[in-house]
Amino acid sequence: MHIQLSLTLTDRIIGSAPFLYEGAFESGIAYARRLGYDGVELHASDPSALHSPDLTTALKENDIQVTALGTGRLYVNKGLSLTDGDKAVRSEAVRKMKEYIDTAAALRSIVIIGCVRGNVPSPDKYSDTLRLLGESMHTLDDYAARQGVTMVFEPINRYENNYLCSTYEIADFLHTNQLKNIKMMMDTFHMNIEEKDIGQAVTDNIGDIRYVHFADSNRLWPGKGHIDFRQIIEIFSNYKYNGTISAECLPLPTKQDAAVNWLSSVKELLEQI
Ligand code: LER
Ligand code: MN
Repeated sequence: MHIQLSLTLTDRIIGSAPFLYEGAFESGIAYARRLGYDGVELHASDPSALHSPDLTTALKENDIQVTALGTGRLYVNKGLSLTDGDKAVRSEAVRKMKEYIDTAAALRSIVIIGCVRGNVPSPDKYSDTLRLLGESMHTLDDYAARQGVTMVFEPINRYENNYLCSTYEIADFLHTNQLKNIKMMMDTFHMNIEEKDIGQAVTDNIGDIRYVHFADSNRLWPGKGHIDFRQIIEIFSNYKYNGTISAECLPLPTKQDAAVNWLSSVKELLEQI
């Protein structure tokens, strides 16, 4: 099993976002290397923030991979969603997502689709929302295929997004829409809320999973809550999951404490396999 361990970096933390570094990406890349991470997951307010030559230099000098680009800031900062009832807003969301895909192609990274899916505005709009999401996703799937980029769709718990919250629902959506370049990711914090049995959900969906966020049941680093990470890692090992596990947990008691403890805790779990 070859696993990359990645640190989440953002240019600006908004609210109680689960990121472990805030500031210039170049310094964050050097910081991730100093702590012993293999990669970084970048959450930028705009994809243009990821085009600087300094960023490329920092990645090379520190031998760090960009494992994924987060896109949630499109929704959180700019109110853009792939299912907005207004076609102009939807098209703008798709256009910005294509910019993330272009950037990911240059950086050889994955693109995450999370809360940019938007929400179902009222129960009677559920099937309309799914239809709009399918249309936007087909456009992005074709575009990502042409750019050779993999995208991953994240199941997010019901208190943050009001539809497609579990791994099974995401798998069903991806298969029903026959999306080829859009796979699934898992986030253990969300799974602890949405899945009946986390281990079974990992086993049942492992064929679609291409990216992973690890945080414990209370969204602190693994070991601080009650999720059985050893069981999850055993499943990864049995199915030879060769991908990234990313440190997306609350920056508590400090960002640095969480980043250091997340890494030592996950390395210890991996060494036991
Ligand atoms: C949202 O809760 C989440 O898990 C993310 O990956 C957001 O960036
Ligand atoms: Mn996540």
